[in-house]
Amino acid sequence: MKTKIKGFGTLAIHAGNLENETFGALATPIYQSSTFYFDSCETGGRRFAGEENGFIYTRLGNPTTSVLERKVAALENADDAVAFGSGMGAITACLWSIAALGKHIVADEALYGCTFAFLNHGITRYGVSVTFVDTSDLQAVRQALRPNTCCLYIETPANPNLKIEDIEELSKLVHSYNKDIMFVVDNTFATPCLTRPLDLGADVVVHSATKYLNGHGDVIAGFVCGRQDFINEVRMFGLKDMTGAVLDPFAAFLILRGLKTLELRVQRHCENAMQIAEFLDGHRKVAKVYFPGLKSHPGHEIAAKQMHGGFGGIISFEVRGGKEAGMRFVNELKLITIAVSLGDAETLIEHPASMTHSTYSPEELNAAGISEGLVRLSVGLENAVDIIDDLDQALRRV
Ligand code: LCS
Repeated sequence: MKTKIKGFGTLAIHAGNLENETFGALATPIYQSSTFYFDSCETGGRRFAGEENGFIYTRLGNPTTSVLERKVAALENADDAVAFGSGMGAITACLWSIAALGKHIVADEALYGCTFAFLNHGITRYGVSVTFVDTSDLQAVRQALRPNTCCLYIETPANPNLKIEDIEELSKLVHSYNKDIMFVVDNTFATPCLTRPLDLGADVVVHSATKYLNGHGDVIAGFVCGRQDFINEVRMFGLKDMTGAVLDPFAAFLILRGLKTLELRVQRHCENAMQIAEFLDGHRKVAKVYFPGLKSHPGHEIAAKQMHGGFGGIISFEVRGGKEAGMRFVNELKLITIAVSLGDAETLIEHPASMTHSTYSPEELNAAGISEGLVRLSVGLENAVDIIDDLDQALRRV
């Protein structure tokens, strides 16, 4: 790169791009090739031995995907990043790379349902123990740490109840207990546009890039970002040997395309969400709104400190009358689409207890502060006034 560039929007467009691309293509080409030929047997051997740079096989690396990995690493201020074929591929490869027989993980109670499932009844089958605590309570985290604890795992804002945890304080706490504990933050909801966990003391960032990073609802993908030695381990063990959850080069191309507008999109998601949260908060048919931008949110002050430029685009809320009223309201929506996933241009709504978080038992939902009647709104890029009109007409019908 010729000039030193720092702005987030500039990095999202320029960081990591190929220099001296063969034909001078402006957009990164799609290297849709599973394998790469060697000019001799010896060259192949040297590449496998790590003695020579160059591509081997797309599960181990691909030119299109490498551009994307460098770009996402730059956005997260990480040494390096590995791309995956899904967020769950990234999360499981990350945790397989950290944990081992006899080790212990501390995780927050409120997590995306499949992450919870992996920690609750997946990795525990293989001799790893997991303690779920409310990680916004530092005392509870301190009490959960053990000599064999290898990882602290959180999402902030958390899916689906937008709970906020203090990344800086948690980092100080776990690293003063044991500097080798890997503090992993799922940054899917905040995106590096709003929060950079590694700058606040986390060791690893994971993403479902299916959401805001791609932003167009047409790709399933994930990332692990962190220090070089750990990323090498995630690539050569977590990805290559344990999950094989490689990202397809065409999907990498789509995410590169999406990232060009990440900053613009996130700004709009945040502005829309703030207006909509205020509308819902003042509506007599709404019992409770969970949005970190509202002063009434218990994590508001921490969110204001660690999220820069907005509070994200996800709002959860409870309609007066509980689950039945909530379901009736959702079914009355016209513009807003009933679908899981989030971070897309379209405003999406879902019911966590029966959909994204149906991996939790009723008792586990209760312990995690996810009520039966909670609905989760992923605020899209439409005009806020139209989203509000739709919410209003549906609320009037309840
Ligand atoms: N982390 C978070 C915070 C997520 O919300 C999700 C997916 C994942 C990881 C897993 O990523 P994936 O493998 O799907 O790319 N969350 C979803 C949700 O809330 N609705 O549908 C999927």
